[in-house]
Amino acid sequence: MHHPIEDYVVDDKALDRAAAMLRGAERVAVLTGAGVSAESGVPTFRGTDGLWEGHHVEEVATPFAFERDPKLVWRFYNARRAGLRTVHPNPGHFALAALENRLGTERFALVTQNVDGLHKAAGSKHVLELHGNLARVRCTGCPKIEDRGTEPLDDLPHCSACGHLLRPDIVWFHEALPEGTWAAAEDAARRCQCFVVIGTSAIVYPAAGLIEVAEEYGARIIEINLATTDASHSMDLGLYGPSGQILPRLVERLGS
Ligand code: BJW
Repeated sequence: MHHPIEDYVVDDKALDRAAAMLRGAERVAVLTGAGVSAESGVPTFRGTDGLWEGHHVEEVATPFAFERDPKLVWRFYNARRAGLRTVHPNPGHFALAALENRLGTERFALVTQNVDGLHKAAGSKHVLELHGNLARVRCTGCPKIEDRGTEPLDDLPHCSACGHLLRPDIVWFHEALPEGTWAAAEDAARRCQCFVVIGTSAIVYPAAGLIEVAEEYGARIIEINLATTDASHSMDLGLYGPSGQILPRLVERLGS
């Protein structure tokens, strides 16, 4: 069970060390997960609020579930898409957008497992979305991919071009990540001198493998999370508390 949010104390010394690691890096890469959006009200996957109608994400986010019961899977995604209408980026998203601005896109990469679009909504320009995006749909019969925002879709939406069933443009379990995006994320993990891992349980691969890549290539690694994770043993520094509070303090410390 997590502490109430006001219980966390991240001391100035730890923030100073993290800021020094960021300042000392020619290139910085960041990997975010559901925790970065938790303070916006988007439920995480593996928290106490992580079940949807009694289903674990592993039961509804697979191509097999979609084949077996596309209505159920669309119900899950339509509910998630509807949920996006009322959520907004939090100070953690804005701090990461400010960090990109400060370093420039040559020196900064933001890799996210999130599908909620909140990094872009906060002003991050170059976001590598490893697991797709909730707003997009793609056809199961033709190459059409469309951004449908959060508009309500039919129980079983069909493609306007070829009539086949549409699916969410999301990377489900057992599916490959988008090739170009993955290659760019791996490249960023290899080339950075500081890798910051924020709000992810770090159990879903291949995304979590980026931490190992960054470690292997010699980056200093910082974890920002409410609690330690499966990847904490790889960290040079852990800042434990809500990312929406820690990130603005950290980025502010870098000055302009
Ligand atoms: C806060 C906070 C606050 C909270 N501040 N922090 C064994 C070994 C290796 C791999 C596998 C394996 N067994 C199975 C696999 C494969 C599988 C996998 O990794 N499974 C694991 C569960 C073991 N991976 C796949 O299937 C991937 N594909 C693949 O491997 O393909 C092979 C292939 C190759 C070539 C051709 C064909 C196939 C695909 C994975 C796609 C995952 N997609 C999902 C679902 C999307 C559906 C959707 O969104 O609707 O993406 S899974 C789900 O988990 C979602 C997330 O992006 C992902 C990661 O979750 P995340 O972000 O870490 O969230 P949580 O909830 O787990 O953690 C939140 C964290 O935040 C916690 O730590 C909190 O403490 C913290 N927190 N509030 C800071 N305020």
